[in-house]
Amino acid sequence: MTATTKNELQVLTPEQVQSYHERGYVLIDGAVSDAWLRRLQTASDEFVAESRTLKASNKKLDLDPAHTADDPRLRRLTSPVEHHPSFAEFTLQGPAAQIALDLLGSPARYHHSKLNYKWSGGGEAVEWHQDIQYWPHTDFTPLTIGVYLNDVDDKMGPMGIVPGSHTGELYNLYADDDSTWTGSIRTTDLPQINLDSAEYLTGPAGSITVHNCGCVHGSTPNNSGRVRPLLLQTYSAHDSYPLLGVGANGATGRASGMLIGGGDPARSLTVGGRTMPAAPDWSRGGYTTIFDVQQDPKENPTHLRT
Ligand SMILES: O=C(O)CCC(=O)C(=O)O
Repeated sequence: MTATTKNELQVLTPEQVQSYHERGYVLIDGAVSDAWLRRLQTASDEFVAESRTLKASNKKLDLDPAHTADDPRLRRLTSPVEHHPSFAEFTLQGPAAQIALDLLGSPARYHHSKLNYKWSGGGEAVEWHQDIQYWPHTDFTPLTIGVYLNDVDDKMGPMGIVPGSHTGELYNLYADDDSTWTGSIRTTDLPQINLDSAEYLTGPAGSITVHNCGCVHGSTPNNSGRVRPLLLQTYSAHDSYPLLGVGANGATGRASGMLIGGGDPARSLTVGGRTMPAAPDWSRGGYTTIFDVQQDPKENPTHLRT
């Protein structure tokens, strides 16, 4: 069986790793170098420029209803990794990948990315929610790494996270009458959660946030005069798999499932408390048929022959 190894390029301190595991999140002030920050900001600016040519949202760019060419208001760039080499490098090899490897061991598995803009002058709140219900996996290792591309203060709708909530209850994100998916924790459940303990993660541009998929988190509207771009990328342990057919799994882009860092892909898969050596990943090709695989005498000299 494959085992994860330590990330050779350790970026986080042992205290930061411990804080992530105990509290479910960690904030690393100004962690990204100036050179990387400029590359990410420049890439982001290209999409703001592109949005000026659009009148309506498309699969890539989600626009606020008040968006115009003269006064662009982006809500989200979907899958930045798929759309710009700087984002791809940052997420799959660069500083974000290194932090994921520190927390998950090597290799780790990339799941998806997004760039939430939260525009100035009222950019939307994100209601209290947990991520794992949106894209369930076979375990609770998935985590999301965020990078603030601008300085973020309390007025700009920073990420708010309830410490320790990552190991607590998993809440229902359907409406009170169970009819529709609202993606937010029911108001009737909120009194059970110690929202007063939420920590709001502010920091200078280049600060990094990490939160586990079980954390209760959300953010207030951005009522400041400054936009709050937050680049988010999600990873899991190498032997954690998204449950296809549930939530956003399967709608996460071509790079989803890619292993980062070094090492062999996992064979071991645990589902329902039972572990098996599962077949290789054939999602990118290589699968033939059971006949082909079983009839190769080199691979299987003992199979039944008449
Ligand atoms: O952009 C934010 O403030 C939070 C984003 C978030 O929680 C999410 O996209 O799941």
